[in-house]
Amino acid sequence: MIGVFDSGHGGLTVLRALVAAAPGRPFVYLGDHAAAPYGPRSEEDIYRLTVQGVERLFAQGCGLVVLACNTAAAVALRRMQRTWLPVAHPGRNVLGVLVPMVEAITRVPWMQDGPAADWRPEPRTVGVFATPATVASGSFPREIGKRAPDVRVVQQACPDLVPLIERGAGDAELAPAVRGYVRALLEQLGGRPLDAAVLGCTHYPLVAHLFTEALPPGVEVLCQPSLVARSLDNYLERHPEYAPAPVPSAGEAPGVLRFFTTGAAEPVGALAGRFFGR
Ligand code: DGN
Repeated sequence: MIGVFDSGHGGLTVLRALVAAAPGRPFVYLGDHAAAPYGPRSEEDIYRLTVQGVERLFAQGCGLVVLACNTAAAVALRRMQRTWLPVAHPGRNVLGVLVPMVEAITRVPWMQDGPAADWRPEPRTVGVFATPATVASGSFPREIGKRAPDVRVVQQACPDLVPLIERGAGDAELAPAVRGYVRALLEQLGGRPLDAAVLGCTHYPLVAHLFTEALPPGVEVLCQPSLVARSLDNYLERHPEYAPAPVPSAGEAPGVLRFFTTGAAEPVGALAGRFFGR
């Protein structure tokens, strides 16, 4: 089984893409609703809560956990991989959602469709849109800088975007508010032209079309879920020891997908469908 961890239900956008890419692969999802949102929390808090969540998924039998939450991955992943995992759980691993984004920006082959001649060139300037904690961690510029030092990264914290999306309004109400908010964010970036926009938060794929509308034509909008799915496939090819045996007859088989929350199951269940798509 592969674990997927998030501060709440946002990570279901990522799980949805993982399931679509490999329908028979068993996953366990844990949303830490009791402690959500992570965005405004301190680094120490986010680290402690993320370790606790991953421990729970390991206890469920997962050998590999994906941190679907950008805030958790940006703040806690490197520290966990360096200091905690090798001591507490040698032989298990935790992956995040930032590296797949870097792989997409640097145009690694497994992120591409079609012949190499048709691949888009590497972006020169990338705008990262994320929660205040993710932006403050500096993890996106750091991770992008490691593999693509020539790419210029500008960051924009979007403190109101998760609450706007969570309000659960229909598109008719949500669209003008989000469009206006995204335009205001772009103005804060000082009109600097972007080649690509990184949507660095689990919730933003739900409004990716509004980013596309608000951005000048030709700006590539990079959404994590499908990129994480491709990156995970590539990782499992190189590390088959973490690949769980697929369960035949896909999503209908009991136990293939299991969902846990540290919060109250019923209200979470009602909201979760919007993020998981069913
Ligand atoms: N899941 C968080 C993220 O991707 O950054 C968003 C929700 C939150 O904790 N603020």
